[in-house]
Amino acid sequence: MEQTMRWFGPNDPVGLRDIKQAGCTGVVTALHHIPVGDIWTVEEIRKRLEIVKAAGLTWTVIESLPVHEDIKKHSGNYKQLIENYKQSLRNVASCGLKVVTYNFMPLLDWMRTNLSYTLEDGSKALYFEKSAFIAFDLFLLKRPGAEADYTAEEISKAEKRFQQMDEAEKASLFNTSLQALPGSDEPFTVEEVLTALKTYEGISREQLKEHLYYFLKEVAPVAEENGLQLAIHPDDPPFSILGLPRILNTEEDAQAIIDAVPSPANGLCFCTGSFGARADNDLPGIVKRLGDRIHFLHLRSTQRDEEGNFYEANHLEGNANMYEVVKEIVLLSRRKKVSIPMRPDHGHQMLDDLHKTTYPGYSAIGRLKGLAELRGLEMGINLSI
Ligand code: DNO
Repeated sequence: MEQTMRWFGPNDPVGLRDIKQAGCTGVVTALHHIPVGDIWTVEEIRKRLEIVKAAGLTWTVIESLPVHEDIKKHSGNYKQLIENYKQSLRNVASCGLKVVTYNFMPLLDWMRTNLSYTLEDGSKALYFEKSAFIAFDLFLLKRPGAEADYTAEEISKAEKRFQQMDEAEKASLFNTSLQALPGSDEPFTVEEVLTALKTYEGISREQLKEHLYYFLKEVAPVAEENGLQLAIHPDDPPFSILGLPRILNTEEDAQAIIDAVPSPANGLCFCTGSFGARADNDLPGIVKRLGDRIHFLHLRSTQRDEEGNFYEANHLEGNANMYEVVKEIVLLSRRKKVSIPMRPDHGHQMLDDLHKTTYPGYSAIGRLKGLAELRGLEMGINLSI
């Protein structure tokens, strides 16, 4: 695996030197300052490349070249926006970049209810608590019609959970749930979210899938011609939230995306944390079966419980069988004779980082720990099979 870490750009409190010292050869970054839908110009791409190069690193993966909401909804100027996307692809390819990550999650990217859930050892993890999330939806966001999405039992648990919360917890749940997308500091307001949610009314899961396939049929040939690999990130958490359709939750969904557009450029970002939040996803099996289309790896584990809650566990613990996953990746890399880019996804906030402000999930030390463990695991497997 090619070892990388995510870098949010010049404003990221975790610097390129930190990433280099962690043992990475590459970084995963994006031009977060370019508004979604605008073309990434060669000039802007080069500027970023130079900064990365000057630190002795490679810009290995773009995460993300974001897809405009109009492309997901087939609204507004979506055809022009797809043309812009194609032009950005040509531009990044002309600068030598190879892998482009994106997602097709409506409006919201990843979602958690607590960004500093304290674990037994005092470190902090990202947590998704189902009842708290339902309480947010019903009593804080007050999304019209939300009750219809939950069972009576779920609603009553959420009510009880909400009653237990003090004002500080409610405020924190509110802010966390409306966290902006990674790489941005601007949280959404309730009005913005409710208005935006309304724009997805009437778009079914099937329709959203069709919109993704349409997009891929347009952009995958451009990616292929230009030697790029596209890597779609699964939904996190891997189920529908706030009444929005979500279409990449399971292996079956991933297979359908691959089948819909059979270009080798049409691939996956295999995120073990996202897929692994569902017990019915067989992580090593996905590598075995869909490996040819895995262009990028996000490795992390989650600890689920029966209620549907999960927190982000240590990289080698929790429910993901990381040994089996990495073993399959080693076999795949040998078969394909490639080193697939990998980043330790997220990490606990721990040690000195407990006093620092970083992007949630992206403090340095926890990720360094995850990376070091994964690197050792890979080496051990490589030398023993
Ligand atoms: C979360 C990330 C995702 C990912 C996007 C890719 O930490 O894994 O936000 O970057 O979904 O487009």
